Amino acid sequence: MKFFHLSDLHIGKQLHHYSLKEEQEAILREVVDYAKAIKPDAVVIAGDIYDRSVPSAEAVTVFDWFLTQLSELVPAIPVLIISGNHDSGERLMYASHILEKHHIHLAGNVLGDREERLRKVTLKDDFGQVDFYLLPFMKPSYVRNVFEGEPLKTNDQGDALQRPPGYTDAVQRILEREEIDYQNRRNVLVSHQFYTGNMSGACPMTCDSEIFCVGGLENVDIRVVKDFDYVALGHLHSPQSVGSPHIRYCGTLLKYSVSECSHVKTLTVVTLLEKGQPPLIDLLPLHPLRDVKKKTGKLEDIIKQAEAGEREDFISVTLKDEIEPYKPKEQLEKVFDHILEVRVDNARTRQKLREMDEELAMKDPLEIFEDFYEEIQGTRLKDEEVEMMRQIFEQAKEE
Ligand SMILES: [Mn+2]
Repeated sequence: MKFFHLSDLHIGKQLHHYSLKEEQEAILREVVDYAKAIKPDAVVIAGDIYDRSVPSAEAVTVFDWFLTQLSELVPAIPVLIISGNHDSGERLMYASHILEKHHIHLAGNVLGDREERLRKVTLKDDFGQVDFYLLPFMKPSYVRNVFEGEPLKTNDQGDALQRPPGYTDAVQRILEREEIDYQNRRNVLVSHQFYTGNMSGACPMTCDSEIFCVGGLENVDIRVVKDFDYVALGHLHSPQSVGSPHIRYCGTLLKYSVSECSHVKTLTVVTLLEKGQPPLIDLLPLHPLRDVKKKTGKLEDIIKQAEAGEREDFISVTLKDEIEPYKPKEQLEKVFDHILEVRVDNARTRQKLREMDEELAMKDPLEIFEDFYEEIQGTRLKDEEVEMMRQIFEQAKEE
């Protein structure tokens, strides 16, 4: 059983106001070409199909084209899709019953009631059957109704864990209801969550194009999924396995932020052998239209060293000139067509950053929280909320 593991297509995404339509079409065309050549048994897309929950008409057209291309391949290749945190599960489910007839299996929404189970797709190869469990992106609050009335779980000390259940607890409960035969059958989980390892320090690498909840408590412990033969993950944009080679983020097909400039983006191809054998993971090279690059140095040097082949690339520039040049962007535009940003890093800007830090250090925690709240919510705290926070901070100080 050989399948492509994709995730985080983020169709419709822009990079610093540049549309990535051409890049996305080209890279999806490369995936289709690989599918024609390799003839995988399935294509798995582990969430974040679109960049927004209400994708643009243009974005929908691109994904439509991709699915059509895949569905025209002979023999038919099943496509297994879950929603990610960027997608609207409901919208993604549009025409899902019709698409099902064309081997396109969609799981947009997590369990609506106690009876519902995960979408399961069973495929077959020479070694027998493989069950793919499609777990769309979920927050514990989405599945609260499913577990209503179930006894509270307790931790190691015997204390009842808080309601609503945390992310790990929610994933564990969802999977426990599936009655998965881990002993005899080959099982693949497709999931879009932030998985982390236990104490051994398997802390995944994150980058700037991912969006997390404030507070960062949404992680799911990999222990609840370790018995699957392969876990096809989406959410993190840098390719990596978490704790074990068979629990894996494939990463994005394209670089979606400057912080990813040194990433090597690949197409992940997973081969499942017979039960008990570790899966084989191949990373196939991809050829994006434009690279994302970071240039640091003096303006004069950056311009002088620019290569002809870089003209089309997406370039982030950090100028080190102590005497700031006049209209640097206009000069850079003579050698680069797609400049993402021009930053200045010299004694003056570093001094300014220090002053901002000091200003922050001088504020009291309540003021900082008020600013933070306004930044996130777009409105100031109400008087009674300020009072509530004041009491909380005082309590914390006493403790
Ligand atoms: Mn994503």
